[in-house]
Amino acid sequence: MPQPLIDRYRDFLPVSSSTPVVSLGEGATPLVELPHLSARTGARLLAKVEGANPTGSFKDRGMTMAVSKAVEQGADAVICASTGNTSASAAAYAARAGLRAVVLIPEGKIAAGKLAQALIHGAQVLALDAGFDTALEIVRQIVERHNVSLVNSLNEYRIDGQRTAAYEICDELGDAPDALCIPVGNAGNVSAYSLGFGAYRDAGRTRRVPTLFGFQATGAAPLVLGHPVEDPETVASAIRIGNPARGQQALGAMESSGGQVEAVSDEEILEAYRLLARREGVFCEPASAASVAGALRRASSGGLRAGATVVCVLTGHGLKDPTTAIQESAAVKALPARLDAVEEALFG
Ligand code: AN7
Repeated sequence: MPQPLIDRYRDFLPVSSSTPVVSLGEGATPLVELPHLSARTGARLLAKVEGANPTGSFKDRGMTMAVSKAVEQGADAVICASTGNTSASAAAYAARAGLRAVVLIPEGKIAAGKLAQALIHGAQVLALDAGFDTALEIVRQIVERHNVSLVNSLNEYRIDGQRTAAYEICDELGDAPDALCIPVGNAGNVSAYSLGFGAYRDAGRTRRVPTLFGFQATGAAPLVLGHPVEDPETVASAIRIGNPARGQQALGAMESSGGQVEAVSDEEILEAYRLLARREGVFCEPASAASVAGALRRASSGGLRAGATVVCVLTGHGLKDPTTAIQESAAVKALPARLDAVEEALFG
């Protein structure tokens, strides 16, 4: 197993020798060059492939911390509201730790792979007739009344763990990139990157911090609109969030870096999703492709300097959402099992 994230970045994490490390070998994800998209944009585009984490998303970086601390503090159980990936990660790390896990999801609105993960790891899955925002509100009330540890990104340990992605990017590039493009849902991850880049610079590991560009889906863009969205809707189900818990913090972080938050349409998201898969060989889930959709949009409007090093965070694996992948692809051709039929299909 790779060294636990907590051990690799122990100097930057609030753990002690008595913290029980609950790890599945998270982090150390690949930073992959995107030659096709680099040629298209004139910038040097790289993808931080967070789908390579144990449960297939960046949430594992935060969850190894949150669950380790929950065990250290003697919690009976962990709980989260989730658009899918947090529930999958919480379920896996709780299983590893022998803790009970409870997850509240918006009924019918999380991708099939994520639901499968939460269920197979033995979490108690409660599907609410509501969106993520209402589910999170209920979770906040539960943890005030019971000895259950909240593992949404409101939990500071989640943010501490997720900062490590910024450390890894800087370690690999030898300095911070010029810019970071990242999808924004509840706004925990962009906040974590901002804190991570800042901490690394303050520790003298890098000279500078990158400009942060966050991207929401047009139908779920409360930070762009400046007010909560009652019924958010987007193909990128992971970021179908109308009232981000860390919205103000994230806006401040993006603005002080010289960047901003922008909206990308579902069409732009799906175009980037297909391009990544077909031209770069990188399969991410739709929400993750919002980062690349954003980079492409900025490039086409002159918003990315030629030659700049731009890291796009691909937050979750494409296999999380097989339904969208199949929908966005050509139909499978069914044939009789005969040589002539196959030759006809291949060579006309
Ligand atoms: C693939 O799982 O909120 O801005 O409940 O799964 O830190 O919320 C997921 C969020 C981006 C947005 N990409 O990150 C959840 C959840 C993927 C995600 C985000 C999510 P934040």
